[in-house]
Amino acid sequence: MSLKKVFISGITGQDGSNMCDYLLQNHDVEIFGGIRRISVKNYKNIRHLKDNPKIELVNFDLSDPYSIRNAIENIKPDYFINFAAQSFVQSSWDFPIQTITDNALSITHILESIKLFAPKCRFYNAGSSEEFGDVISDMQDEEHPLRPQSPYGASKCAARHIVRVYRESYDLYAVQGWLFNHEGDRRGTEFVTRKISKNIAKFVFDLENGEDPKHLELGNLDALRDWTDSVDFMSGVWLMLNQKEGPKEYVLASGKTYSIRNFLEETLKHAKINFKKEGEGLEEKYYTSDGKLIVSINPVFYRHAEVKLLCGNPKKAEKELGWKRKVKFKQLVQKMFDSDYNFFKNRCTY
Ligand code: NDP
Ligand code: GDR
Repeated sequence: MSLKKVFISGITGQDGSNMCDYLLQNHDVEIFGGIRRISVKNYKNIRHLKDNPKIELVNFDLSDPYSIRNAIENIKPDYFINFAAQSFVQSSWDFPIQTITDNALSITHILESIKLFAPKCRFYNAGSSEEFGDVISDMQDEEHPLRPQSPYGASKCAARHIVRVYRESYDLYAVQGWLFNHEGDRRGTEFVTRKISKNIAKFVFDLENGEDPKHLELGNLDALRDWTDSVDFMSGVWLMLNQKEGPKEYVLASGKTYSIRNFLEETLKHAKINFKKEGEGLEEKYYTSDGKLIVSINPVFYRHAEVKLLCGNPKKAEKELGWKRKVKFKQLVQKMFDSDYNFFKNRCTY
């Protein structure tokens, strides 16, 4: 019997590369990874898969409907997992048209091509807790209204509606999960958790090597986020794609919320830095016990509108899909710091 064909877009990103690893470790499938033309190749997250005969890289750009159509018409995948996106919320105010084009309009192109060329293909689109935006309850579940606060959040809401419309109009297996923030050692360095882990690791490394360490600048430390390890979510996405009944859409989250300040302080503790905090608001600063500046606030990292609180309720996914996360908050912080610290340490030995 021929292997099931899984198309993964965004394979060079955090989730696409983690999904690839998850499938190769747990399921006998053939993977087609969508990659786009960029000036400098960034294959860091998939370098370890370079010679794997079960993976083929395919030209694919969300902003080019022909590349979407060609990929789906030629491959006729059994599953299409769309992790490609303009994924950085902050940039969505600077590139609103690109954000809507890549995150919403492109989903219509994908669904049209699936409808025409591979109607049995099961489609997953990466939805987000940012769709809940200006939240009306302390915990958000599948019934929470969509109240996005950014062009990014609005783009994911538009995609959610078009996925539902195609599912109901054409009887396609098309779902969009609500995934809350997920992180790890493949997270882009512009996102706050990885920005913290990488910069604090470099700070420690420089201190240990007698260098003058550079301090880190952050934005709003009061925002509350629900963080999970990206690796833990991949089985949840695959379960959503393989429901016996349905298809239904689920929230995947840890059910716990922490401030950015909590993440920073947990990282500093794990890095064994004795720190003291001074000032409030824009004047808030972190110092080492001997007075070296570690962190200050720069308003440039504040957003036009902030999602103040995210805390997802994963009960329905746990009960109906049997999904469960493994990694807890402190372990995630440790994993990210250790990975970045080891990077600087090993780089030095070459
Ligand atoms: P990343 O930023 O790590 O990866 C984004 C991927 O999309 C990269 O492979 C990038 O390719 C690709 N991409 C960007 N633009 C295009 C385009 N025009 N055409 C084709 N590919 C493109 O994101 P994550 O892995 O963290 O997130 C995956 C998905 O999940 C995204 O849709 C994101 O919005 C969503 N999401 C993420 C959450 C999180 O906490 N991580 C939470 C909820 C939703 P390249 O390498 O060439 O730039
Ligand atoms: P988010 O992630 O916007 O939640 O989107 P990000 O890590 O960018 O921001 C989280 C929170 O941290 C605050 N913050 C800072 N953020 C960044 N990037 N840089 C800073 O210096 C900084 N200082 C404070 C932000 O204001 C915000 O409150 C992520 C992405 O993966 C989306 O694709 C995904 O849909 C959502 O998570 C769920």
